[in-house]
Amino acid sequence: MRRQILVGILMAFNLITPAFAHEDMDIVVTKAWVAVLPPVQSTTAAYMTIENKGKDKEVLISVSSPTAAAAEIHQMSMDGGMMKMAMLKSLTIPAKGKVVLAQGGYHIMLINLVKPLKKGDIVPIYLKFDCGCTVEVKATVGNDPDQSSSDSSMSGMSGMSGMKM
Ligand SMILES: [Cu+2]
Repeated sequence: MRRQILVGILMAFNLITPAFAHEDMDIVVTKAWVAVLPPVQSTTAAYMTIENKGKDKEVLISVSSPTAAAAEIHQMSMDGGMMKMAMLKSLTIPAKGKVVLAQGGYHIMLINLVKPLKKGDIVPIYLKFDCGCTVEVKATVGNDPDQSSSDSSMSGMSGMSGMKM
């Protein structure tokens, strides 16, 4: 008798959950960090993982931060053995997918920092998407969280589990 009631409740929850999820923001940002640089340097890069839990693609159209005079979406790539950096007008996060901003690839360039950044500082970064929504990211100044954790070769599943301590 009790078990039947419990199953009934669980089923009701299953039906309700998608409706709630819809109202939430579909974009989830994790592992946001800003590269720590010598104080003389006025430009640095921010990295993060942008995940889209929604069933529609989301397009990142602009970035900004109160910590920098300007912020741009950049892509680093190898061109005949030379590292090249290009500014992107937008960055598409596929439905049910994610885009990893990491060293040597996509990043957010923070140009003309308003003050020198030191390790442990929190840098707010605003990501504006074409849906009209803005996501605030709090990035920590420091080193790549993946590099400091033991093993990140399995990129898909890496992350949170080892970071509780
Ligand atoms: Cu750049």
